[in-house]
Amino acid sequence: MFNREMYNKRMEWFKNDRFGMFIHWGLYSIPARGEWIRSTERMSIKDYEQYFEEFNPESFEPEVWAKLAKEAGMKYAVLTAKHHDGFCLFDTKLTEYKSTNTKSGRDFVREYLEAFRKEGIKVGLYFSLIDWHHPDYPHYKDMHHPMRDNKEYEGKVHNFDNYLEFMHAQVKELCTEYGKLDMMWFDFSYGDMKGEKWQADKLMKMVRTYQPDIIVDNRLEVSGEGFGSIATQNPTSYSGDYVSPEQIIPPNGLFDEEGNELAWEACITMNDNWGYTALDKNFKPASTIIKKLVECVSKNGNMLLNIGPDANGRIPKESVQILKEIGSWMKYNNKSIYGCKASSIPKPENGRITQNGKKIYYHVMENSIGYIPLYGIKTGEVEKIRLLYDGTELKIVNNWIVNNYPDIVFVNISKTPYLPDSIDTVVEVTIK
Ligand code: JFZ
Repeated sequence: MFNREMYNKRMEWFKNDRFGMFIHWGLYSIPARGEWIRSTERMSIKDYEQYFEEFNPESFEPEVWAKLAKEAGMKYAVLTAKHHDGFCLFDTKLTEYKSTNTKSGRDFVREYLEAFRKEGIKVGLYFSLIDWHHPDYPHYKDMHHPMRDNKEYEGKVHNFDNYLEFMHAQVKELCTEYGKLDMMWFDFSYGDMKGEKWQADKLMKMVRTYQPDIIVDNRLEVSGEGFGSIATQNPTSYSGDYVSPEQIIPPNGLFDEEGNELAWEACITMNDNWGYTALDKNFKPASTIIKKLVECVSKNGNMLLNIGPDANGRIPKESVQILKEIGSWMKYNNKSIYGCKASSIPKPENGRITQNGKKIYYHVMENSIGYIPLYGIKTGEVEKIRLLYDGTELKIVNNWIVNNYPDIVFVNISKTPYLPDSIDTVVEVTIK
């Protein structure tokens, strides 16, 4: 049964931390055409085998990843322990298809967990419910399987119970042999492959037995599409804890059936792919990502921003640059992100608003002619106003220029036509 009290308790850090790092990394990082390569190119296990033989990421230094995540202001991370291709980055006893059997011989999940925990970053694992390597996972006519239209597999019988036993046992390994996990990111349900088809009730009971505080996404029921029963008044035992919109920020935030706030996390790529894709240079500017992170928080959501390290274990240089730029904004402005949520004041036309109790953060993204209007507050409510990045005191402007607009608080943050921070200058208003 769903326990609202325990739910609220375990969700505290998630609603506070707001910003995480998604890491897609595996054998598919070698061909570098995305993590769906086996499916999109109808590649057999045999054709894919060369990457297993080759995999030897000598530059894998999770400490470097963790330091970068921390520098960017990210508070939690999620690594693909296993993606749809079925290759495991951990030393599972249930298949030979694992990193410890490659040339590298390493348990990357264990090393990742250690490195990120050491930096004080909460740790999560992505685990694919779909497995294109297991013989008992449906092949022919499945919606996504690489062999879905290969006649050789027509009529083949797959013992799905056998698959479920395997899959549950792998999740158990992760939940029992790797210490405390803060998050499990199951991915994903489709067609009739959802909910009890995964024996999700049993799976979640097991997960919560070993990891009572773990936060789980909603994809035992849905994919990026659909909200699942977490958006209803009667969530199932496997509803998961939050909605996982993919490559989109919900335009109006998300609410459950009764209009209560719903926890969500938008997972977003920096370019157009999750797994390392050599030719994809369509990286979003850091300024865009900063503004979109603010948008998430202003709508009660989190952002899980992806990196796709190359097969050697290196983060693409474009991503490193973006993370550093985000970090230099976060370093001065993170109080307007962590612990913040939507404000009851509607989005102003010059930016967005986040709020943490009596602190209202005005994210000014578009300059004014002259003074900056801080919409939605009255002069009498204001205790103090500061520029967030350096604490500069801002006085409420009171002169003939603004006097026609007595319902709006104005401040002066620049004597030039430019904002002090051209991406997002944050004004912190403390109300009484
Ligand atoms: C899933 C994965 O398939 C993808 O590789 C990546 O890990 C992302 C974060 O999650 O993305 C989806 C989910 C659902 C669909 C397609 C991609 N879908 O419903 O077709």
